[in-house]
Amino acid sequence: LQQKGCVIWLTGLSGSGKSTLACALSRSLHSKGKLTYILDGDNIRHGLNRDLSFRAEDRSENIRRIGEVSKLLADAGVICIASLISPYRKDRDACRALLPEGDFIEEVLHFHCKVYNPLNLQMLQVFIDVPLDVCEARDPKGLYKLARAGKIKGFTGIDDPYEPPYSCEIVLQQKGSECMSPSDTAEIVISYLEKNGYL
Ligand code: GGZ
Repeated sequence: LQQKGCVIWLTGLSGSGKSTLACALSRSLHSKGKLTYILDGDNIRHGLNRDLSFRAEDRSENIRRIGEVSKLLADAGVICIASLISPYRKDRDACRALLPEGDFIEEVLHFHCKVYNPLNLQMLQVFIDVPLDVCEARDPKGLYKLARAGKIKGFTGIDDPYEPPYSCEIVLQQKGSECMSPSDTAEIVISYLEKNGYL
């Protein structure tokens, strides 16, 4: 097997576009003959992680398990796209520490690309920073509305925190109402992967 496995970790608020970007990335990688697998928090909570709630300890456990599965997939040569809110910095850092340096890629959701001067060129973090009010206006599943009405407790961004990463290589940042297409956003990530020897 020639393909080198890695993990692309998408983190961001509910409604920020993680799942859409994960699909676009996966499609683009498939078209290049790459084997990928998407681990989506929302889906995995119906199976492997169905015993977990949204309390802080359970979110940590959700992220830990998905981190461990990502590692197994990456070891098997798969490009694993993990897409989950993963709101707490310490949990994302713990996942990062599971993987050999240079194999972990973190995405945080924003629009418009800003490339940071990477401290470690082998590691990619993409920050897709969609402001809460934009996510809330999208509200694809009506969950923000329920959270505002007090019908969902501990909703990320409303009454539970989202801690953005302190450092990342790429920021995809929303500017006003402009918004990049998922395939354009995916291409930014793919070109970084190509430039840094992941593909
Ligand atoms: C945040 C919640 C909550 C609470 C249900 N807080 O946008 P979605 O709907 O489809 O995806 C969200 C999903 C979050 O699961 P994760 O496994 O990604 O979360 S974490 O990383 O924090 O463990 C959202 C829905 O579940 N959802 N209740 N209270 N999101």
